[in-house]
Amino acid sequence: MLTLYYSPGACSMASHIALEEIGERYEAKETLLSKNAHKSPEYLAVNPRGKVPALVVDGELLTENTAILTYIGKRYPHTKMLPEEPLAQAKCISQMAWFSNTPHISQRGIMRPYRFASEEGHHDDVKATMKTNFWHDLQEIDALIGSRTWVLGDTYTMADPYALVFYRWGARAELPMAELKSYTGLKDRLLARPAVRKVLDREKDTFLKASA
Ligand SMILES: N[C@@H](CCC(=O)N[C@@H](CS)C(=O)NCC(=O)O)C(=O)O
Repeated sequence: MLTLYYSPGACSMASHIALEEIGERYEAKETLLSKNAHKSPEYLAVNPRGKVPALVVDGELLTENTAILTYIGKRYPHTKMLPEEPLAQAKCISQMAWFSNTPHISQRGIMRPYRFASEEGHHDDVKATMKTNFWHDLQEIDALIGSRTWVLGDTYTMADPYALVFYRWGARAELPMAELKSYTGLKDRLLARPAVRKVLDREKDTFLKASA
């Protein structure tokens, strides 16, 4: 049994879409960050780190999008969302690791500046700096996509739904996402996928639908 704990619009959207793509049964449990549900004793008993996503596989906890997406890809190879050839697979994991350790961290500084500077007087500076960094990260993703259909080339991989998370966050941060033509094209191709649309409906997304 697979159970995903997610919060609408959070980075857990990547794992949520991947689970929907494989077409197997899973349970999606909403854990609202906005209501601090991720800090509740019930959720901390599931994931002591108090973050989403968390995937529980037959009672065992798996955290980190990069690991969850790799696991889903390996367990359900029919989707071909994780390349099998070793170097191509490592490149996919490398891309996901970069998503997790670079644009995600820039965005964390915009949303949670207090995690980077304890003095409140410094928070606006952290937010502005991280917003600039985030924009550079998004431009890097746009350049990487270039004329490709998907993030890594002609094949839809686990890196694609993950990339959608940052497009959405860019729109939410009121960054000029339409200027990023390749990334916007990727976003449109993702929004055309039934699995993506289903997850956006379940997560009651407004930012991506508004930009469609
Ligand atoms: N490196 C983790 C990051 C997980 C993470 O920070 N998730 C955010 C939502 S996007 C969260 O749960 N934040 C709550 C908090 O930090 O208190 C991953 O990629 O899965």
